[in-house]
Amino acid sequence: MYNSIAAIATAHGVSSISIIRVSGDMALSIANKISKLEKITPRHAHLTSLYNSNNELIDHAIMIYFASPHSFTGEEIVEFQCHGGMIVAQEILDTILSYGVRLAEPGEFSKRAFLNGKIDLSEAEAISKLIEAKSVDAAKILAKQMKGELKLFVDESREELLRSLAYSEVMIDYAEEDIPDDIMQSITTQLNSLSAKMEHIVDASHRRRGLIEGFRVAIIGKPNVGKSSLLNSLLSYDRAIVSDIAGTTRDTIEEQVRIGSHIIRLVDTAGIRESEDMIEKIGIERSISSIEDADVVIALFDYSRDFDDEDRKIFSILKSLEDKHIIVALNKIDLKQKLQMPESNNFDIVKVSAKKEFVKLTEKLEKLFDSIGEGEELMLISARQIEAVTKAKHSIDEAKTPLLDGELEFFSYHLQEAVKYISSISKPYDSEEILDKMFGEFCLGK
Ligand SMILES: Nc1nc2c(ncn2[C@@H]2O[C@H](COP(=O)(O)OP(=O)(O)OP(=O)(O)O)[C@@H](O)[C@H]2O)c(=O)[nH]1
Ligand SMILES: [Mg+2]
Repeated sequence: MYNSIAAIATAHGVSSISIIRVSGDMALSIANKISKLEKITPRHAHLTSLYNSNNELIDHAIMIYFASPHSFTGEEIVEFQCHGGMIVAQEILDTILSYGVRLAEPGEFSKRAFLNGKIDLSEAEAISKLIEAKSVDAAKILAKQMKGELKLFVDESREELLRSLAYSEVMIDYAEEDIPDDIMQSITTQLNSLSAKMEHIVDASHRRRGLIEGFRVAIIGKPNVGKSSLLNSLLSYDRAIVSDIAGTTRDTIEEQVRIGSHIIRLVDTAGIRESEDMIEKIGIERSISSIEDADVVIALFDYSRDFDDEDRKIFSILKSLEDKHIIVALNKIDLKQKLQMPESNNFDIVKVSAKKEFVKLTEKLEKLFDSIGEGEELMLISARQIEAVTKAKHSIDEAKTPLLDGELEFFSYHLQEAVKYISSISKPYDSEEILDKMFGEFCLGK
């Protein structure tokens, strides 16, 4: 049995309502003391006065009791929905703490829900990410995962692996005889298909990572093409210094902006060119690493100037990029055209004026993010989940050779490893450390 814990679950600041949560054995007796109600019905919204330990009125508020085990944590829970602002909520919390309850750690309610078997780890992770979701699509994916979609995949994969393991255990007992071809064939087919499925899920999760974390969009180009002007226009305020001196931006600048239903991270970079200046050189190195970190690259070219060697350099960088969405934007179309882009390109090109007219670019971005969000595929939402599936797939692939060579002990060993890795998505094998790290990243009161 754990100590009783409490926390304010809503955000700090002015609001119409704040929620305070208490979980643990003391929850109900504290509800009795604070409300002075003797009979508290589970799952009933009691409208009641709340008092501090000096018997002074704090608020007139809603109080709901969830009896164990039918609560989020599985323990006794009482929630107070009081008037907003921090004073009332803090006074209720202080009163609760004065009765011997401990302040909860971040994520401790979810950790208890996990430890009490109310949710598995993939569901807990989905809750934590949902709170910080950066797009409507992400929220949909996370809601499905909260309802156990990933857990189902883990359970089914484990079942399949255990079935293959069972076959091999039987065959080990009949070691003298050759393994029947049809059984071999069926195990191999099953493992191949599971391995392919896992690979697909990992690839799709990488590709769609930005849905959860916010897509990173880097604006690149040679100096003076209007990168900072574009950043400012997309942000609707003058965040970056703009001037007609080439090399104005020295360091990368990152800001969040909303495009359609997505909150993205927009990065303005130093213009890329050959430079002897120490500081500018470091800035340019940072531009290059921003390209590597980005999901989407917007490459700007100056419509009013000739295509030169510096543009050619940008062009060759673009051609070397794999796995990135590239949008080529020709900027300054309010001026007379001089630019001729090289014939040999099949980039997605859009013409804009960072200063005056860039709607086509935002529409293109919105469409791109929407299209990445589409699809019903299962998605892994954390580095931990991706690592677990990658390792499970690797172990399955490792198991194939010993199976073909009739080395069934090795085959079993690798499959057991695969089972261990895939199961770790729901339940880690080296628990305490992982749990503390994971739930520590949660919001307070969750
Ligand atoms: N006419 C016109 N001028 C523009 C447009 N966009 C930017 N400029 C001008 O181009 C110059 C360079 O703009 P910046 O936004 O500083 O260019 P940058 O690419 O960030 O340059 P560096 O930081 O030096 O790499 C400024 O004088 C801007 O006012 C545009 O759409 N039309
Ligand atoms: Mg700039």
